[in-house]
Amino acid sequence: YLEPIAEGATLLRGFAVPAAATLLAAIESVVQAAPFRHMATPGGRRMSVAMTNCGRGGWVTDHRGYRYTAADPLTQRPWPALPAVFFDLAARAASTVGFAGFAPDACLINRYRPGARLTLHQDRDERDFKAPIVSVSLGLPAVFLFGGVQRRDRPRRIRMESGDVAVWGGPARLAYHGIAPLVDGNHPLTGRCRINLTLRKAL
Ligand code: MD5
Ligand code: FE
Repeated sequence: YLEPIAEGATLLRGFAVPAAATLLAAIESVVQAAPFRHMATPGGRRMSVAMTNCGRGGWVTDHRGYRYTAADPLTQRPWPALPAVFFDLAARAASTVGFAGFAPDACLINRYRPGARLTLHQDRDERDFKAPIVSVSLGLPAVFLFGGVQRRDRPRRIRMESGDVAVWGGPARLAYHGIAPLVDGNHPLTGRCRINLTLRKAL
């Protein structure tokens, strides 16, 4: 079930299927304390993806830029704790592909409704690029755009389905990537949306 994507990047098809219901219950409790919201880019656009966070740090964007915060700007309370089921799944996925000892301290939760997308970007707001990023797809399928290390590299399209986990490390850690506009549908676990967990060592 291991699909190599690029050097340092591996897709673990279905790795999170057994844990999916438990993950969604934990997401529900995070969202009760820290609701999904559409953040603003530094340029003033509203993101089509709704986001929240858990863990010691949470990724935020506003007119001042991108950064990690200890508190949720909406509630001014600390982000909810990282559920053990998130940490364990990410550590197991990372160690399966050779990143032993991965200890995430931040989890961004992205919710895509039909039409929502993420334009091509790099993840570079974390302190340490040596740690991988683990992403978990739940609910409706999405077309993942995997570009190269240079923005002009033409992206490959990879279908990500519920329960798929990807580990992005090594040279892929700084690759350009995005999500094509979500196609409408209905998924038994999530309804009309896709949820992605992105587990990082950010601090
Ligand atoms: C998503 N989220 O499906 C993706 C999964 C984000 C984001 O991109 O920044 O919230 S994370 C995919 C990822 C992370 C780091 C490197 C690479 C992909 N990569 O090399 O392609 O909502
Ligand atoms: Fe990203």
